[in-house]
Amino acid sequence: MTRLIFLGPPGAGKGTQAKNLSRSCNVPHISTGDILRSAVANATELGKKAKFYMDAGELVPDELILNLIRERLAADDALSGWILDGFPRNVEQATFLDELLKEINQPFECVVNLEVPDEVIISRLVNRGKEEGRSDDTEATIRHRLEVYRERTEPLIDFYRGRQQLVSVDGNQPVEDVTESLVKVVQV
Ligand code: B4P
Repeated sequence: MTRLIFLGPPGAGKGTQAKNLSRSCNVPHISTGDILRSAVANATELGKKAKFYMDAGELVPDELILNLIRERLAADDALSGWILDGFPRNVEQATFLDELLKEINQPFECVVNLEVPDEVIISRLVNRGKEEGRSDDTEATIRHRLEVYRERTEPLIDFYRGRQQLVSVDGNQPVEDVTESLVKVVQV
């Protein structure tokens, strides 16, 4: 049973690695960023509300995210495992997840923290902005996303480390090498 959480700054490669691992472990890759972007593209009520925050590089308010996670983890394909990417993003979301997983009896194995220096992140995301045109991949917004990460998400590293649930992996290597390092530490 694979249940993993990916943590790391924006552009650390959470989505890239979570996708690879989800394929090899045959469990769904649950990315709150992808769910939100699809809601924005389809102009759903959630998408209309989330777009403003995403374009500004802010976290989308918890009340829009928590129900979405509750419903997604209750879906049939998530009962035998999952890889969470981009959630939790703050201590409130992590506490909610603890309570939810207790309620549905789904303990997770570990939290993978991808470490990448800021200058590498900025260059990766500026490139992605040019290639894919993601509206939050402009240099000013990326710098703001990094500030939000330091303030809201980084405290989760100590939160999980204190519970011996954290493993850190050097994300500043070619994609295949990061996957190889990951597979060794999480033993999936
Ligand atoms: P996310 O979609 O989670 O976006 P991310 O942090 O930018 O991406 P990630 O780390 O997954 O990077 P990726 O693999 O794509 O969030 C976007 C927004 O959604 C947030 O700012 C927020 O507004 C909102 N949101 C999402 N979840 C939320 C939540 N729980 N609560 C509130 N708001 C939420 O990689 C980035 C680039 O690097 C790619 O171009 C990739 O090809 C490249 N790359 C990856 N690994 C590489 C490697 N090893 N070497 C070279 N390049 C690499």
